[in-house]
Amino acid sequence: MAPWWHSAVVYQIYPRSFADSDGDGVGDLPGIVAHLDHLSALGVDVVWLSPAYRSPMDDNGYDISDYTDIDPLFGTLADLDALIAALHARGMKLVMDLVVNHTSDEHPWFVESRDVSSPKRDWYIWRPARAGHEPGTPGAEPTNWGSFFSGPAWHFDPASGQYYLHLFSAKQPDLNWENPAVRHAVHDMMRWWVERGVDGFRMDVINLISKTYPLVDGPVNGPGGLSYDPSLVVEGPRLHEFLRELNREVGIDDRELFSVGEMILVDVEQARSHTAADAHEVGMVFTFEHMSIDSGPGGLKWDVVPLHLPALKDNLARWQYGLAEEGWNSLYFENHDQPRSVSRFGDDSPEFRVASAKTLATTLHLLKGTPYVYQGQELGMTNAGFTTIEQYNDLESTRFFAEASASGGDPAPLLGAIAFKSRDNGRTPMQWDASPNAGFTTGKPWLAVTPNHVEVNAAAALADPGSVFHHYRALIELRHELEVVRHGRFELLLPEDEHLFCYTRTLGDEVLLVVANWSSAPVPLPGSGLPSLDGVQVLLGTHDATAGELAPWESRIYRLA
Ligand code: TEU
Repeated sequence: MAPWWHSAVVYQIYPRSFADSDGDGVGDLPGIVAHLDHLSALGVDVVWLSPAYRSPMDDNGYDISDYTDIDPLFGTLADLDALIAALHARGMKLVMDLVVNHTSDEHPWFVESRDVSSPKRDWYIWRPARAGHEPGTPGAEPTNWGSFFSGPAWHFDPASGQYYLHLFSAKQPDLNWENPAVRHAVHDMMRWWVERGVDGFRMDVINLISKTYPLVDGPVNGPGGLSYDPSLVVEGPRLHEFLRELNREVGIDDRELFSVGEMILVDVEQARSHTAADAHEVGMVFTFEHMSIDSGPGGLKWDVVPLHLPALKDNLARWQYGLAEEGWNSLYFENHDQPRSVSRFGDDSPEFRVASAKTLATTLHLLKGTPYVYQGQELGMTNAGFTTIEQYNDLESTRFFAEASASGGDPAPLLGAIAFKSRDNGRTPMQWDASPNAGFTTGKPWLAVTPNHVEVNAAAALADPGSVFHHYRALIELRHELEVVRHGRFELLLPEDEHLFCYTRTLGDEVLLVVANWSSAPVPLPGSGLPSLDGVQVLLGTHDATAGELAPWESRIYRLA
């Protein structure tokens, strides 16, 4: 029997930006509870809640100072219990974000760990200065690693004269997973949440937890003589062991809990090794490969290059084929770390926003795997359109800008890259209606509401049968109804075509054909390379189909047999 989550569609909520119930300008848990009709109407099965735990909010909650409490900004534990109950009453499940590669530097474990004589010292990764260097001086860091958020990955602690490792911000010290006490504390905490009723976990950067010892310098390839070489830190030698242990101790498989591991740089073979049924590790992983398709040769996100559709198709197809027999795919174009897909891969002009948002959805939701809808994606929400650095909140964007402009970068292209790729594009408030703050808050929103909320909003979308929302609803329904959508074999057609994304899904004698025009011009359906369309039925389309040609951003799902 296939696991239940092979039939599920997940909806991701970034609580800060979803709905504010108390007018402080920040979304909260009661705000989510008040909007569950929206999720029921969409038909999703699972909610993944980005971190709502106690946090100093250096990285908006991905820096946790108490794993078993809710931050007052978002509400209380009672509010979380109410959310679980309300979701369960509607037949939906709740997946919590699990951020255990690192804690906040304000977590009591780290506060204790700062004391060299504390038993918690070894819960984090402390190292002396590089031999022959004065501790605390530039270049004295134990290794030359750069952090994912710019600057060195080591922070000097004058009190003990040593450095601690932080692969993300200095307020996110990495836990030492070699220490069994750390692992047990994580398992305990996870069991505590399961007892409370949560149905699974989305595991933040989980392929960073096993470090490769000894920690050594990497090749210098970043500003300030730093090494940005994630291959030094991902997929360490004990990763499989740690994931298996966690699965067993928490009962991920035994209790049929949902689990998805976010894995930086993971390739399809590694993904298979983590998600095959007999691995007993995680249900699926988030790959980053297709999110780097529009990055320059070094894979650096800010080095933006235009999307080349054959490259994206090749990548998605490789994952479809690679996990066809063993393992399972997650399917996503958006999350809280990514810009809006309609602005990135589609065409967010008033003329084509709706059609392109729908066609991106068709393309993604007919693949094999578990689809994720990120809040607002179902409305075709667009990038933020910020033009000055002051409009941004995200530390990744602001630090990149500060570092790149300090080393002589011209601000205009830097701001252009940030406007296209910044994580804040996905974090502007959810657009509920046409009122001044989009119905998100009665106060001052923590991040600016996108001006197009007067047209692009949930109230308008629900009322319009031709909206992006209703297309998502229909796609989700198809997955629930048709076994071929869930488990059919995938085959990519016309791999070299620069405008069309076409594939089939086959199960027994049932065949679906997806044809999608990923361009803002009409494209004739080619005479060869596609199955015959004589007398076949369109199951779901974005336009009124006119046989031989696809309108700009038109997509169709045909039932061939
Ligand atoms: O993301 C991991 C991660 O790789 C991102 O930081 C990524 O580098 C960047 O966003 C893409 O440019 C996870 C969380 O999803 C993210 O929000 C956190 O900031 C990060 O881990 C640290 O916990």
